[in-house]
Amino acid sequence: MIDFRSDTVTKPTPEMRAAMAAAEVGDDVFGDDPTVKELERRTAEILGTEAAVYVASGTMSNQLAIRAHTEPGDEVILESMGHSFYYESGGAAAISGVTCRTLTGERGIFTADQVKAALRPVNVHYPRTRLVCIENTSNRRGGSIWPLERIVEIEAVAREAGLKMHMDGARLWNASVATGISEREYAEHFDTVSVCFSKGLGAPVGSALAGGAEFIERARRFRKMLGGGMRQAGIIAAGALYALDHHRDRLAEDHANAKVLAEGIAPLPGVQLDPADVETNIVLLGVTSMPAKDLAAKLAEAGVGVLATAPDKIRAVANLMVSRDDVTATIEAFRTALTV
Ligand code: TLP
Repeated sequence: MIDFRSDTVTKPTPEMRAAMAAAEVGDDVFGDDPTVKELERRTAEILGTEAAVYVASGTMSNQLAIRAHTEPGDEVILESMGHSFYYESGGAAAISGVTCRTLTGERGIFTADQVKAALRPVNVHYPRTRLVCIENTSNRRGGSIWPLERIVEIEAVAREAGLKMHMDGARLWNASVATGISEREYAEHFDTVSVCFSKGLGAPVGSALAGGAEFIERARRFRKMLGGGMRQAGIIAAGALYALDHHRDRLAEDHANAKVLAEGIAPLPGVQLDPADVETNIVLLGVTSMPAKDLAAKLAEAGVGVLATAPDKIRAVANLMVSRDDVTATIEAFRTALTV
């Protein structure tokens, strides 16, 4: 199958597997795993933070951030399609006991005025607004990149109101490669940043939560509480370290493939898509001529995997496992599915 369902489907390359096989390991709960420690050090260095903690998944990373930034009864401001609100199994409510105040932004990017309007006055009736979460790039909004100026404007409102800032940077690597703005330049406007190694970077497992040293120690405690102390995790951390060194720059290939795919399918009948909206590796298209799940099923029969993410929407994510030839074949599969 040509697998565009997600960039999470990537499998470790032979070189990555070799690095994993050779990894030095120890018991990470005792702080003894040198490979995990090195991954945490490198991640903090890239993001310009004091510390980072390696965790099982992007979901765990975001949920630890929310848990460690808030108290039960607090309120978190998020985008209405943001992963931590939309796709994390209600974790914010279940694990942290917080309410979510959602804002709807243009392609996932809300404004400082929207944040200002959502702030709760200090009054016993209201939850305490505590945290703003920004997802860069925005997954369900089609891989859109947050402009740095917008982040700065929101930071100003948040600081004035005493709020914390968290970035779900599962695909921050993609934003940085696409814009030339370093991960660190984005990260400096946030208290915490979550990054994933198991998406575009192609490592098999894991994410990291980065931030101040004291905060990360607090998050480590919640990680343990949730069963996320992983012992000889150096085996998987080695895959993530390999990915940091070898797979960041190549994300530009995924972005180019996504663009070519979008340009190929945008003119087809029943497709709503402006290729200019494709800024990174995600192609999100509207489907008007049949239910999206039927189109996904037809494509699956032709050996192409995509996801129907709404009744009228298809998502295709360029990734390490798909080549330019696969993109060409996929455009043909779309043409056949939509016209024959
Ligand atoms: N996204 C997955 C699915 O959960 C939808 C995907 O296929 O794109 N933040 C963002 C922005 C994400 O897109 C994801 C995963 C996560 C966090 C969670 O990461 P994991 O899957 O490691 O828990």
